[in-house]
Amino acid sequence: MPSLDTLKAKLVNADAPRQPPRRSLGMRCFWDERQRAHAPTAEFFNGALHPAAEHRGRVDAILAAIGPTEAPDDAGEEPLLRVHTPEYLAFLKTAFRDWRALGRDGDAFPYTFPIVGRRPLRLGRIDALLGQYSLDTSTPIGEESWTASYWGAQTALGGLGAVLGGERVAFALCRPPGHHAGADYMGGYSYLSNAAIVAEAARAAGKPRVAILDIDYHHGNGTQDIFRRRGDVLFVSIHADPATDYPFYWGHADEIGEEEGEGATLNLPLPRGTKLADYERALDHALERIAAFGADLLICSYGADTYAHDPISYFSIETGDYPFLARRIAGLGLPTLIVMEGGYAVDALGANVAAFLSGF
Ligand code: SP5
Ligand code: ZN
Repeated sequence: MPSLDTLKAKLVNADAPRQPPRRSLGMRCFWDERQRAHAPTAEFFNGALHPAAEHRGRVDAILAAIGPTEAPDDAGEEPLLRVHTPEYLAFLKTAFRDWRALGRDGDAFPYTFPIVGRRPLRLGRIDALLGQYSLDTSTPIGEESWTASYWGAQTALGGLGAVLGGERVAFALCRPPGHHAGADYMGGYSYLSNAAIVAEAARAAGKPRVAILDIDYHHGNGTQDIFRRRGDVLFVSIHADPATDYPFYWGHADEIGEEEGEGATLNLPLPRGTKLADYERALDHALERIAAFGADLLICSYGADTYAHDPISYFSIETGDYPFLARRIAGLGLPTLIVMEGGYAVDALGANVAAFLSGF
């Protein structure tokens, strides 16, 4: 691992910028075209294949609404390896090739999961690996999934570089999303844990206490899992009650962190149908905890799937509510990186993201 200064220099891009930073909606916004290439066709849930909710039309809608973006520099794989295992990254890179080598069509999907235990069998069969490294059947691997995920993580790191360089807030248009991916598994349309990667990079660059506020409709199980034993990274999440909603096995109120990390995880599950007033109460609770933690930096995992008309989610937040929620988060006064997670109502997605960013 390179020294702290090398990493910070890489992220902040100390060399004179090639062009003055572009600002959209008052902040620097990061995106890389290579993220577009990920193109899953289908996902399997409720007993059927459905058209993939996480498709490239989402980013087209967001880009059209926010205006110009900056492409990130390439910080390499090292920041990814601070979070993910080398074996998992190797799997992501080769899975599609191994799948096609067996003559399979379409995207690579798992169908068997090692639920009884994960003893290290060192299996090579692609079907065994897909099950070992997957949480669900909604996260297929296509030809460009690794490349798009890699550049999604670089986009997050580009946004972090802007914040470490003195910006009060920056937006990373990450796609695919990241908050369901763990150290060695994918799931929930997520392959690399963008929020965890930037949290670790921020720690390595000299920000000792990092808070993550996850406000996607779904619980950020991957981010929580990565930091559950850590006391230096606070994870706070407001999400649909996992008793009724994906990812079911994580996000319950009694999950508070473990060992050194006990008390550094806060889960605030809310029922389907939640409207602004109750959401706002949960947000105030979340913000109080973040303020008490004494964070040096805030990473906000933002999902626009809390929107009332999201096709796979069931809260009742309206477009006009987002600036209001964003202003409360900005009120913490912390340097903040916003990382894109979910949001599937494509017709309203651009407006929802722009509304949220405008609140900062
Ligand atoms: C990043 C993110 O938002 N991931 C979400 C993954 C959710 N995948 C599970 C899909 C199950 C949807 N069930 C809703 C039924 C629609 N009628
Ligand atoms: Zn979500």
